[in-house]
This record gives sequence, structure tokens and C-alpha cells, in this order.
Amino acid sequence: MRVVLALGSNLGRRIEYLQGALDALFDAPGLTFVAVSPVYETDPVGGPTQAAYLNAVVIGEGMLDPRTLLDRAQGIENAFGRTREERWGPRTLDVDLIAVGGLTSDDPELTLPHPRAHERAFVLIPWAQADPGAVLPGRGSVAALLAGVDGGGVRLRTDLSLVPPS
Ligand code: A4P
Ligand code: MG
Repeated sequence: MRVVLALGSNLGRRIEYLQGALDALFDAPGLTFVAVSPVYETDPVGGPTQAAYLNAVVIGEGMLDPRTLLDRAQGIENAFGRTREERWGPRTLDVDLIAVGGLTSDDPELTLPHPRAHERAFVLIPWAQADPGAVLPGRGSVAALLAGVDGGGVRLRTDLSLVPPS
């Protein structure tokens, strides 16, 4: 199954947290690296007044149970000093599951696909770069979804990049 994850950080050493998350995601067994997007600097969406984010999208392949993936993502967030004070508030690291194969779930603990991915330029723009043929289950092609969002707050950081895990 194809696994799509979104990485975000707007606190502290942002690019180091994204790289650390990428490495840690594929360090444990069960997930094989496929692609990583460029890095984007993005205006914050929702929540309190807060600093700009770095965002990227990572694609893997594997047969891990979605719960196991969520546990792995949250374990990595915690390892990078993530605290949870306020919803949509600033964070050292956010690792969200965007899609796991074609699975759907409306469990609030793990909603699949991610309930806001289809309307978020900071997810769709990097995702389309990592996988131009990407499809968001239940919503259609990422390229088509992109036509309906304002990408003005999402800027490519040509001076930054994530190194694929070895
Ligand atoms: N959860 C449910 N479904 C999922 C999923 N598919 N992936 C649950 C990950 N987690 C999922 O998440 C809250 C709960 O969502 C978790 O306990 C998990 O069981 P959280 O990471 O603790 O808190 P959060 O991230 O503040 O909440 P949420 O609702 O995930 O926030 P969003 O919608 O992801 O928004 N602006 C820019 N420019 N860039 C960003 O990356 N991120 C956010 C967070 C807001 N604004 C942003 C960005
Ligand atoms: Mg989150």
C-alpha cells in the first residue's frame, strides 16, 4: 500500500526536525521509501497568530497497519519535543497521515484520508511535486484539487531540501 505523510514544523530548528522525521519514519521496518517533495515555506492556516511553517510530503510503501503508522508518527513527534497545548498551534513537528492506500476511516483518532488534506495548499502542492499522478481517495486527482486552492501562501525553498533516507 502507498502511504502518504505530511511533515510540518514552525518552531525551533525546523528543517532539522523534518529531516529527523523522514529518517525515523523509514528507520523502523515495514515502510519503504518512495519519494520526498521539495521543502516549502508556508503561511500558517488556522490557529493563533504563529510563525511560518516548513512543510513537505513523504511517500512510502508498505503493509503496516494504519494504527501502527499513527503510533510511529506520534512517537516521532514526541521525540522531537512536540507538545500539545492548543489545536492548530505552533509545533516543532507534526507528522500527519494523509492517505494509506485507499483506506477510509472516520475514527477521530485516525481519520483517513486526512479530513483537511483536500483543501490545503501546503499539502497538495508538495504532494503533486513528489507524485504528479497522485490521487486523494474519495476526492480525485491532486492536480485537479490544486486548481481549487489558493497557493499564494506556499513558497518553494530552493535553498533547502530533505535527503532521502539511506
Ligand atoms: N488524527 C486523526 N486523523 C489523523 C491523521 N490522518 N493523521 C488525530 C494524524 N493524526 C490524526 O492531532 C490531533 C489528533 O488528530 C491526534 O490525536 C490524532 O489521533 P495533533 O497532531 O495532536 O494536533 P493538531 O495537528 O494541532 O491537530 P490536527 O487536527 O491534526 O491539525 P491539522 O489539521 O493537521 O492542522 N499551517 C501550515 N502552513 N502548515 C501546517 O503544517 N498545520 C496545522 C495543523 C495547522 N496549520 C498549518 C499546518
Ligand atoms: Mg497533526
